[in-house]
Amino acid sequence: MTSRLTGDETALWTAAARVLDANWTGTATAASPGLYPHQWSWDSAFISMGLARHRRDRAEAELLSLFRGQWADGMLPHIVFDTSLARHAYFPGPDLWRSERQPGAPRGVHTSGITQPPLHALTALRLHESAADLDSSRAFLARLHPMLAAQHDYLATARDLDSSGLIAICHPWESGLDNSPAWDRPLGALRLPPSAYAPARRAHALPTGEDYDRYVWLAALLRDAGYRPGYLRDAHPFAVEDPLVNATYLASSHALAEISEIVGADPAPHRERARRVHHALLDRLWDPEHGCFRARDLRDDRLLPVVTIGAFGPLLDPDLPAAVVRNLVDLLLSARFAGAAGYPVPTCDIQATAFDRAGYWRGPTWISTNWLVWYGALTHGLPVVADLLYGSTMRLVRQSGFREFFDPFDGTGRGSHDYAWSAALVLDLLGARRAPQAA
Ligand code: 2M8
Repeated sequence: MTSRLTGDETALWTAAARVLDANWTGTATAASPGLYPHQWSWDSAFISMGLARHRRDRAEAELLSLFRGQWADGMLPHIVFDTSLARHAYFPGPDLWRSERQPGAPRGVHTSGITQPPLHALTALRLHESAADLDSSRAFLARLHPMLAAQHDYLATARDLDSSGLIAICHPWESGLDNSPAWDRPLGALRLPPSAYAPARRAHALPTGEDYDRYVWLAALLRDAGYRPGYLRDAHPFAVEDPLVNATYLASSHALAEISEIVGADPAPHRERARRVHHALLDRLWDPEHGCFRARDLRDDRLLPVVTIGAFGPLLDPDLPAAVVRNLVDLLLSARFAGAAGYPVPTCDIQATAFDRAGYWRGPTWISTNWLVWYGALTHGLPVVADLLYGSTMRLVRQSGFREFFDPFDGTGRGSHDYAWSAALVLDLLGARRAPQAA
C-alpha cells in the first residue's frame, strides 16, 4: 500500500486484506467460510488477482492449488473440495460428483465434474503484469502454462459442441450465474422424474428447492454418463452458449497466447481460438434487433429471451466493433441497467418480468460482474464507464461490507459475509488505481 490511497481507501484496503487472511486455509482461499467452505474455480481466479496485491506468494499458491484438481483431459473442475472438512459441510459435496470413480480425475483430491468460466489465463497474465520479480514470475508462468493449455484444449475439443468456436455450458452452475433468468427456459423444458433430489436449501436467497432438484438431476445425468464429451454433445438436455462464459474464454485465449510467448511456446493456436470466438460471438449470439448479446440454447437453436449482465461480457473482446461497443454502453447506461439503479450494475434487465432485486443472480449487483464490466470498459478505452463501475463498487462495500451480493437500488448487503471475491476484487481495483499501468 502507498500514500497514493486516500485515508478511506487505506481503511478499505486493510479490511479487504483481513477478509482474505481470514479465509486462507493454508493452501487456498475458502470462497466464504460458512456457506462455501471449499475452493471454487472462478472465485479462485478473482481471489488470486486480489492476493497478488496483498500476498504474492499466496496468489500463485491459490492457482496451483486449484489446478491440483485438474482432470487428465484438461477439465478444470468448478469445485476442489477441502478434504479436511466434513463431507456434508456443503451441499452438494463429493458424494454427488463421485470424482474418485472417474479414471481421469486426480487421485487424493475430490472435485466436482463440471467447470466454470475460464478466467485463469487472464488472471495468470495479470499476476505477471503486476509482478515485482519478473524472473520468478516467468518461472511461475512456465509451470502453469501446460495446465492452462490443457484447460483450453479441453474446452476447444469437448465443449465446442457445434464446431462454431464457442464453448457450451452443460449446467447452470458452469455459468457462475447459477439461477440467472437466462436459464429459466431451458430448465423449464426439462422433464424430471417425480422425486426430490435436493435437501431443503439455505434460507437466505433463491434458488428454491425446485431449482435445486433440476440442478442436482442434471449433475447426476452428467455423472452417470461418465462426463463423456460424446454424451455432452449428443444427449445431455442442457447445452447453452453463453456470451459471458465465451468472453472470458476469448480474453483468456489472448492472455494464453501472450503467456505462450513469454515461456517460449507457440501462441498461434490460442490466437486462432480467440479469433473464432470473436466471429462466432457476433454471428451466433448478437441480437441486432435489440442491440445486445444473448445466450443461445443449443437444444432448440434459439436465443434465450432475458437480457442479463452476460450481455456485457463481450466487452472483454478487444476487437469488438466500435458500433457494437456503443450499443452495449447505451444499454448499460439505460434505465434497464445502471441508469435506474443507485448501486449498479444489476445482473438482470430491471424491466424484465423475471427481475428480482433480492434474488441472487436474478437482479442483485455482484462485485465480480462489476469487475468484469470495469475491465471491459478499460479494454475499450472508456474511462468514464470504468469510473462508474469503480465508484459503484466502492460505494457498495463502504456501505455494506464484503457481502456476497447487493440490492441494486439501495445497496443493502445480502448473502454471506466476508465473501472472498468481493474483498479480493476491491484490492485489485484499489491496486490498479494506485498503479494505473497494471490496470
Ligand atoms: C455460487 O454457486 C454455488 C454452486 O457452484 C452454489 O450456489 O452453491 C455462485 O455464486 C458461483 O458463481 C460461485 O462460484 C459459488 C461460490 O462462491 O457460489
